Parts: sequence; structure tokens; C-alpha cells
Amino acid sequence: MREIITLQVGQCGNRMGQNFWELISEEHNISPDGTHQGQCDFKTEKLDVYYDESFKSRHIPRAIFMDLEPGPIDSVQGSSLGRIFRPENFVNGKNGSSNLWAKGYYTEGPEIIDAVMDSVRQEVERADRLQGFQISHAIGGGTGGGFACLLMNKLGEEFPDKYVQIFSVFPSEVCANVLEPYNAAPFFIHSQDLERSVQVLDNDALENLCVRSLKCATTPTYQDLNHLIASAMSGMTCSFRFPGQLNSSIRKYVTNMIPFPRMNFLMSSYAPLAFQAAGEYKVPTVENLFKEAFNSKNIMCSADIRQGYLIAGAVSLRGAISTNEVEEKLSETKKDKLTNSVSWISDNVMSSVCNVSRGIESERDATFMVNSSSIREIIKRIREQFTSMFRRKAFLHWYLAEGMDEMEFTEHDSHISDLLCIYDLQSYEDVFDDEADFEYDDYESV
Ligand SMILES: Nc1nc2c(ncn2[C@@H]2O[C@H](COP(=O)(O)OP(=O)(O)OP(=O)(O)O)[C@@H](O)[C@H]2O)c(=O)[nH]1
Ligand SMILES: [Mg+2]
Repeated sequence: MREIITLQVGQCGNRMGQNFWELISEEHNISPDGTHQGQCDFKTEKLDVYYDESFKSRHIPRAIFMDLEPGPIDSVQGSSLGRIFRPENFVNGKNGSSNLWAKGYYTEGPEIIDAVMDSVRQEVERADRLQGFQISHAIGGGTGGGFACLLMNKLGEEFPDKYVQIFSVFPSEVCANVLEPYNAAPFFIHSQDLERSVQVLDNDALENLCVRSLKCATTPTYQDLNHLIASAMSGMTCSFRFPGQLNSSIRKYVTNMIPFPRMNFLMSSYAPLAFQAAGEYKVPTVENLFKEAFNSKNIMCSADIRQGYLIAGAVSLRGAISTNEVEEKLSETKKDKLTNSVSWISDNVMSSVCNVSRGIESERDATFMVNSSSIREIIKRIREQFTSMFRRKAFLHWYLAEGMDEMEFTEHDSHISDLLCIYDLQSYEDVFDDEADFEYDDYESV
């Protein structure tokens, strides 16, 4: 088995994780006491990837929940699924981070990192052949930002060959707290690694989806947003959890989606949303699913994929669907819609079909994952928010009081600025235009 351990960090990360586990437990017919209901079939074949089967056939999630304050952890423990998790895999501090990255990374975080790493090591020992970790968090939080960076460093030191798939909520255009740009900036350095892929989400885009596609009558709540995130996470991980043909491990997925180590920021969309909201109790066709999944308005972060180069993509479908039909529709879509692909990777969108559906609620669904240079828009926005405060040294004293150096802020800024250059793919196209004169030494790999 190729096990995955999930690590939930901070309020947002814990709630994302809770929703994810509720959804996949339903998909795999695991009840809140950990017992499997129903027959052994496709749904149980790869159950060991996310669950550890213990005595009395109980399936225990390979999950660890952590926060610098008790509230979010208590709420997961008190939820209907709370009893399914190992009690020792809930780790919390008492003082919180006061929204400061520096406390999460330098002062409060180190107080609980040993307890977290003890739980991680125990989970790793329970696995036969661990493939990697899955982190969920918001990069703008003091904990989701600072503590998650500390955790990623520790994982890199102790388990350097393991893949890490990160589900990150990025700050919105109007930040939930003013310090979010400072808290988010260091993430770009800490997440740069060959073995890390970042799935970018943002609450603006998710709210729009709730209003426009799901037709929510009231202002969407975090609960609504988290439900959408969980659907996408379930779609993105279904090929690891169920038998299928493509991307059956994080390693395969990352290898195909990330051409250069630092181009590791991916986006996603999920279908059907509008189709379901329209109250049509028909099973969506492959065409319906493609129409929604490839629509740039349905991407779960605020970047318009039509405005950038499509570097790599993968569409993962679930339900009773013929592979031939998917291949046919995909080649039509590539010709008609995906015309902004980079010229230097041929056939850069893959498809996979998993015949096990999510259940009666959704007999067919599709998740589109994409690596597009339009992610620049979001990174650029965070940098602008960061520099407009940093130029004036606003709020800096809070971070310096926790032991941070002003130079670190300058480094974070210049790292983001480099990243923006890396994602400026026009220059790559130009290199290829001059291909006749091109020598390998001309091109420095990023
Ligand atoms: N989608 C979603 N976003 C959330 C949720 N809770 C918080 N956020 C967003 O996450 C960001 C702040 O992160 P939090 O998770 O609250 O902070 P934290 O990681 O606990 O860090 P602290 O600052 O120490 O509390 C803001 O952008 C919030 O809008 C949630 O349940 N769902
Ligand atoms: Mg918090």
C-alpha cells in the first residue's frame, strides 16, 4: 500500500480536513465509529491509503490535527466524526499566534512541534510504504502560515524523499486580517521544492461559485466554502483512493503536472455545480461535465486561466463513463478551448476515469487540475499588498519583537519577485521562437 498521512494546520486547515474526512468516509462507507458498512468491493480496495485498519476491523484515519489554540481542535473532536480519529493525534497550544507568522514559526510553534512530530513518526511507523503527506491550511493565518512552514521544514529534514501535497487557502483580495500578506509571503520560499505541489484555493473565488453556480440565496458561510473545497479535494484524491488508470499516486501526479521545481502552484475546478443547482435530476453527460470543469469561471481561485499559458492539466472523472468518450471530448476541448497551451509540451492535458462514483448524490463528476501561468495574478496581488505595508514598515514591530529580522522580509519579497519572473512564460515562448540559434547553455533551468 502507498499510504498518505493528512496534516491539518490552523482553524481553516482543521475545518478543511474535517470536511474532507467526512466526505471521503461517506464515499468509502466508513461510519463514524470506524467500521466499514457494506461489501468489500472497489470502495475498499485502496482503503489503506488513507485509513489504518486496527483491531476489530476499525478504520482509523491517518490524520493529525494541530493548532496553536484549542478552539478549532476541540470543535473537530466534538464533531460527529470526532471519535474516529486517534485522540493522541490532536495537538494544540494554548496561547494562539495573535495572527503572527513569527509566533507560529519562531516562538509559539516550536512549543508544540515536538509533540506534532512524535505523532507524525508514529503514523509513519504504522504505514508499510508511505508515499507522502497531505497538508491543509490557510497561508494567511499566523498558524496556517507560520506553523505550517515550520512543519514543512521538519518534514523535509526527516522525510526528504516523501511527496507533500498542500491544499492552501490564499488570502482574498480583501484580507480577513491585515497581516495576511506578511504571513503569506514566507510560504513561497518554504513550499519551493521538487517534492511539493500546492493546490491554490481562495475564498473570493469560492464565494463567487456559491452565489453564481450553486445559487446560494444567502451570503455563503465558511461551511459552504468548505463543502466546495472538500468536493474538489475528494475529486483530486480519488485516483489515489480508488482503482483507476492514471495518476494513481501523488508522485505520478506531481511528475506530470510540474515541469520545473518552482512552477508548483496548481489550480482546480469541480463539476457538476451549476447542473446540480439547476435541480436537474438527470445524470450529467461528459459534455456537461467538461463544459463546467473547463470553464475558467469555475476555477477555485481568482485567476483567469484564459489569460495565461496552460502548462499542464489533468481531468479526473468519476462514475460509469466510457474512456473512449472522454478521450473524444477531451481532444475536441483541446482544439476548441485549450488553445493557450505552451508550445513546448505536447499533449499536456491528461484524463483519467474512475468507475466508482461518489454515490447517489453525484453519479458522475469531474475535477480539473491545472498548472497555468495565470497564477501570477494572485501571487502579484499578494506581493502588492505585502510591499505597500512593508515600504512603510507598518506592523513590522510585532514580527521583530518575536525575533524576526527585517532582512527576512526583504528576502521574502525578492523571492516572490523571482517567482513572478519564472511564471512569465512569454520569455519561454521567445526562447523557442529562436530555436534555430538555441544552445542548451543559453537556457538556465529554473
Ligand atoms: N475557506 C475557509 N477559509 C477560512 C476558514 N477559517 C478561516 N479561513 C480563512 O483563513 C484565513 C485565516 O486563517 P485561519 O485559519 O483563521 O488562521 P490560523 O491558521 O488558525 O492562524 P491564527 O492566525 O493563529 O489564528 C483567512 O483568510 C480566513 O478567511 C474556513 O473554515 N474556511
Ligand atoms: Mg487560528
